[in-house]
Amino acid sequence: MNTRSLVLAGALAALLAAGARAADGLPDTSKMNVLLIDIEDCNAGVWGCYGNEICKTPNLDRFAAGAVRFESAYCQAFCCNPTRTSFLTGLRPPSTRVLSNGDVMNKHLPAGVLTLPEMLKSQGFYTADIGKLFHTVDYAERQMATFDRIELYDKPAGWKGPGPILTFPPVARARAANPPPPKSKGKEFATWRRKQSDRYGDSGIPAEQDGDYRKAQVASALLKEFAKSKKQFFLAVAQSRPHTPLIAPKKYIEMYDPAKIPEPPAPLASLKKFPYMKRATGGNPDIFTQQQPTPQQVREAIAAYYACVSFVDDNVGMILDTLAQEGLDKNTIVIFLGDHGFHLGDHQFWSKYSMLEATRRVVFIVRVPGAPANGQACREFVEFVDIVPTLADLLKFDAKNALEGTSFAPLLVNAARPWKRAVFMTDGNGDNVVRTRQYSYLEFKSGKADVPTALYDLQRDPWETVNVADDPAYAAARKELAELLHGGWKAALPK
Ligand SMILES: [Ca+2]
Repeated sequence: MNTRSLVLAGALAALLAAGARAADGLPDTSKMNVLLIDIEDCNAGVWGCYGNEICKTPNLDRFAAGAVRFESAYCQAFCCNPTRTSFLTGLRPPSTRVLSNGDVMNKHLPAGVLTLPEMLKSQGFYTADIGKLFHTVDYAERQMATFDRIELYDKPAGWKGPGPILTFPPVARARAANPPPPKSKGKEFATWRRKQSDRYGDSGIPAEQDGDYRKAQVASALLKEFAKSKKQFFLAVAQSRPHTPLIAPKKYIEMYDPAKIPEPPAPLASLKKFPYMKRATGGNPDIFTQQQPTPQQVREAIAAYYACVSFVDDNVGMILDTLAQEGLDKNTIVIFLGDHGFHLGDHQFWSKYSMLEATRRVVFIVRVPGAPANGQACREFVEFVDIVPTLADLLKFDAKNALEGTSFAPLLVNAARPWKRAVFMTDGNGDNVVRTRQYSYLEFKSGKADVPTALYDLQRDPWETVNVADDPAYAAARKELAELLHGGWKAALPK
């Protein structure tokens, strides 16, 4: 083929590709950048744009107004490492074999499985990470080594990237409330860690000295650099909040009056044949680790959680403002997500690690420049395992992994289009849940639950308090849901 033929063939291919995209209703997204903002342990219901009337989140609300806000988005696992590994590979936890926070990713992932930054790096993207993306560096050394730039996070062994784009003076610890860790790693360390996790309220340091604020500052600096270099980039930026300890700069704590915080729903007395009764009545792994809180502590902790969320909201606002100021918002896909949910005292839980709605439902907002559905709330089911297939679809790359999710690009064109019938989550030890519009159905095989099966009628009982699994009136529903659960995710795909 001569040069002219090559050019013609290229032009024809480009026309065909453009035609395919035009038919899909999306502009050509194949050359866009990706900004992934990932936050920790976030109850989806705390954002203004998700209906919370107390917590102030103007920046994310504004972003959501020009993006697709997924109202029914679900994660595939209930804690950091398995959910992150799942959404970074496009595989479900039984396939990643990363089932708990202790499973070392590099040892568990089947041979040949790539993570999102590795996939994008092989496509020529400039890859950068600020703060946590993989659960820890140790768990994902190979995956971390693919970054061109790592900021405010431990580097993997042998990583030879550039030094920090910004340098910060050291932060003075507010010593009385925040003692340094003991040198020994034994019981003393465990006690220190528990006390750290139990803290809530004023962090004792101003926003400017806080790690989450600094991550946003570094993101802004990198975005300015990307605007000049014009390289196609993938940038992941983390916020450690609202993970415990629920501490925030004083000005955010002062935004909320604990006296005005309503009591959490699903009190203990309302629970019938509940699978997690022991967990509800005992301590929690994340906060109130030693005993259940008093009613006053409940209100104070929720107020502190809101303060953390408002702090995150301001930091995210800083990043999104820089993106717009640099003109990068026109060609950057922005994904905002919380890695899994969190119970704020409902069911007397103060943690993740359940398969209930507060843990499995996640905040998830996606802005693809030019997408017709921007500005809409999508009520159709999407799963985090869909993120990699969607990006592969939008950016036109072969993810190579045998993906176990589905591109939701059609929902970015028409958010009301009928989509998945159900969503799935697993703890990987044989405990599974399927959620449909009307029901959630949970099966426990690991022996951690007080009752092995639970069925909730979400239309009558949205907070999952009354287990109707053994109610004869629900026998047909139970059979149908069990079949759906055992049939697996492929049985629930859009038609
Ligand atoms: Ca987390």
